[in-house]
Amino acid sequence: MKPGAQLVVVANRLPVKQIPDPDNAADFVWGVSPGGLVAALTPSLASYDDVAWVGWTGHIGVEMTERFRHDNMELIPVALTEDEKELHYDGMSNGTFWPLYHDKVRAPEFHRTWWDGYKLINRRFAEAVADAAAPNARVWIHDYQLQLVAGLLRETRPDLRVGFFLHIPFPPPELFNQLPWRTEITSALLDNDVVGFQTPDDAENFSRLAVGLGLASSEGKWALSADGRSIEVRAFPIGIDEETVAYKAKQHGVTTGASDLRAQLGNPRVVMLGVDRLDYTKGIDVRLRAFGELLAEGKLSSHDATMIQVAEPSRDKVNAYVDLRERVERLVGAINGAHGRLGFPVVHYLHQSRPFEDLLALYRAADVMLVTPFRDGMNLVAKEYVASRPDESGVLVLSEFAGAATELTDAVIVNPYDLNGLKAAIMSAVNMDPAEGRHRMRALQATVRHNDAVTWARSFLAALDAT
Ligand code: GDG
Repeated sequence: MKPGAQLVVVANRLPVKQIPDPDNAADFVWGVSPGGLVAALTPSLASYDDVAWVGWTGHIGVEMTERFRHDNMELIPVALTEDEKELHYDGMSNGTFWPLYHDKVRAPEFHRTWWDGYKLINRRFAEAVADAAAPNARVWIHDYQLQLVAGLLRETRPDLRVGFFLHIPFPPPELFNQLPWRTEITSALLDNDVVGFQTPDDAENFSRLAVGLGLASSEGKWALSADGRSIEVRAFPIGIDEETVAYKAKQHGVTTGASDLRAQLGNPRVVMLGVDRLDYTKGIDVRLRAFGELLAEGKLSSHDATMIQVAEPSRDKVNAYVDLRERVERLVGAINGAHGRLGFPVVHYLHQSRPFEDLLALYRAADVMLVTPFRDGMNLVAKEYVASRPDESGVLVLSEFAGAATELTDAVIVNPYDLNGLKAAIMSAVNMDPAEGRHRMRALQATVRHNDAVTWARSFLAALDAT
């Protein structure tokens, strides 16, 4: 038997993905996988030895199946066919769980074929984990694509300590209970030793659900009991690698990048910024509408305000994302058509994935950062913006429905469903007294520094060790 790893991390994606080699179309190179999970988890694992990471390569084509080493970790690819990806990832994960867990901002679809595909792929991941883990190892399962893995591992590898962390919100039982497979999902989550969420509200929603379905009983505020076992259920708010972000944001290339950018924009008085995966949960459309109305009402003018929106391509095979893209691009076109000047569009829209250094230059160039999701597990962009403001300037406008709002209480907090409220919040950010802005930014920076990615990973794994 192979010795196996002491810590096995399992997530839908590996931290790196295959991308076509620009010099040789028949070959591939490794790039960083997109999204917040990889951004937070990769730096937080750097100090652990003997880690294996089980995940999909994110690519169908030049499929990699052999395990390999990367950044001091053993990476174990799980292969998916196109059909399997459609059922498990595009279907059940992003067509059912994603909208259901984000307050049904789009209607979730329930299809038995998707559910069968989901079970099949969760079993495949569980088998890869069982094969990779040393006796009594720790296993850390991530996110909504893999909610059944703990249940499967309890059957085959009862020696393992298993924890699950959900990166997205967990809905109230009143919504979750619509899921035809609610009992299977809840029972499998209860097979973990620790179930972690982004906020205390998410943890309470899960506990209320498990007790309500009669699958567990309460053992105090943050613990449940099921089948004679105790399960810790509580919040572990995720953080960023604050030190690295703050350090990189101060480098010469980033600083000059930011001032060049402002000059290219014609040195407007106010630069506003949004950075998101192009996702209907993120409220990109609502912030564009707010900006457009403020221009139309003359409260902002194209001579002194510019908005930049980076919308990283995401899930472009799913219909709701295709619709959102069209809607956002129509809005951008309408606002530029009405308010832009020759050579000076008022909204700069990039439907592209940019290198992280470019994002840092944008964060440094932006006076106002707009983070307006209708619902978000945490939102790391809000934390990255705060960490990349060495002179303590800049104002963060943050939706009350992002997990980050639980911690970042010194931001300008908004309800993204209230368009007038959002417009007022944008104006208060634009006109904020610099002393108040610095005071708020200092408080935000202290919070982001205090609870960084390493602290998050350590506290989760310490909870797992203590079970
Ligand atoms: C999920 C949850 C939770 C964005 N555009 C580019 C780019 N990004 C990076 C950002 C940031 C990450 O992607 C996005 O993280 P978020 O947290 O904002 O959002 P999700 O991807 O939805 O993440 C979320 C998170 O998991 C962690 O638990 O906070 O609630 O939904 O790091 O910088 N990176 C690069 N180019 C881009 O164009 N390089």
